[in-house]
Amino acid sequence: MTRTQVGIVGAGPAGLLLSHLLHLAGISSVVVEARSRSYVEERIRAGVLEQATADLLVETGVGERMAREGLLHHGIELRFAGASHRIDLSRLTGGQAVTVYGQHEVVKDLIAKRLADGGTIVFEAADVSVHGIDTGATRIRYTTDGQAQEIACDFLAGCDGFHGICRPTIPEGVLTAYERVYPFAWLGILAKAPPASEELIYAHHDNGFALLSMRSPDISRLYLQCEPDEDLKAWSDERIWDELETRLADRHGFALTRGEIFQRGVTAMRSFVVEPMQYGRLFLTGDAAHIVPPTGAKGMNLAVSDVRVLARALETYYRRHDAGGLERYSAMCLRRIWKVQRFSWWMTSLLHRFADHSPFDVRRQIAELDYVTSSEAAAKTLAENYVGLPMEEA
Ligand code: RFL
Ligand code: PHB
Repeated sequence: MTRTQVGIVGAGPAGLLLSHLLHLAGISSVVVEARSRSYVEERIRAGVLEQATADLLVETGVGERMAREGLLHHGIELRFAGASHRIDLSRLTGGQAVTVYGQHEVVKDLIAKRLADGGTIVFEAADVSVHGIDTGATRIRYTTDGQAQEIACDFLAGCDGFHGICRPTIPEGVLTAYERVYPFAWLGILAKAPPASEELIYAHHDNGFALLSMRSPDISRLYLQCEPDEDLKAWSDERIWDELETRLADRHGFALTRGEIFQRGVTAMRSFVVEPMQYGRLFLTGDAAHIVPPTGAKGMNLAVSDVRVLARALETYYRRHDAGGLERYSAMCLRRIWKVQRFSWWMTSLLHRFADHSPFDVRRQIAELDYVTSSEAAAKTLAENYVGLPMEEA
């Protein structure tokens, strides 16, 4: 049996960053991950880092490659009714910006740093389970190569995503779940093609939402609103490009740069929160506790802000034997989470086509987009949420 102070389930951005921040505070941890290292390092997901997320990575010594390879964005475009409107994020937020840098790159940087600092990450752990969350004999059990393993710890961090095992371990009746499932999804692609715009374009179109994003000066990341059960086989490369071009068109003949599509997938859209985010010695973070639809680019950023609060609370506990921060963890995180839920829901509602929308609803959406892009106050509201609301301070 191994002993550590904090047992962490899941090596996504939440679990890895928590382990890193705890290490900097002199607190030991072990990360137990179901998948292989290459799987988590190649899993394509989010790509936009809020100002405070990027700052935290730099301040804690894992932001060097991001600072070099990430793309700093000072604005985004909203495109509707055939015209483009820029939201000047930096001017509206006193100089803040977002960084476009793939989540899997953040994961690679964190894994490299943990291993260089002598950290333990167990990959390909099977049959992971957590025990003793309300008794004090807190354990993670799993098997590797058919051998049973056990880690004893003071606290457990459930950083194992929406489909993980930690949340279901909490006894029935403790958690309340709040959920909204959207009747559409996103078909996302990565293509070897220089992005046709320097800034992200969020497009409202009669055929549905489209988003132009990027990963580098040579790689485009694009999304199309589609059905939740969309059959990818029905989408040839040409059909995907044609549809993206239709939805992203403007009056000035905007054209996409086409290229080889080397990755594609369908992402479901859901809003989900459980309250509280803690039971006994188990603390839930990131997607294990909440999901946002990706329209606001918030999922990974929210995981980072949870972990920051939890790392500080654990540090206070070990330094000063003060459990106050741990007791406040859930309430502190939830205040920010609900504001981010609201923003993600609002961006989603503003930009997507809903099957039950009447022509009235579509005109209302266009009027709101017009308002957001012509009123300084409304643009500022969008901008301050997009670059990221302040992190909660303990
Ligand atoms: P993660 O990244 O899901 O990491 C959880 C980790 O736990 C592991 N795991 C287990 N390990 C041990 N035992 C078990 N029983 C385990 N069960 C699971 C998993 O293998 C994984 O390594 O959660 P975390 O760290 O909270 O990070 C959250 C972010 O990943 C997430 O919020 C965003 O990526 C959301 N998201 C997107 N957000 C955006 O802003 N833009 C996007 O384009 C975008 N695309 C996405 C996404 C989420 C997706 N998921 C979860 C379905 C695309 C997808 C497919
Ligand atoms: C991405 O680049 O993957 C991305 C960007 C903005 C979003 C969602 C995803 O709102």
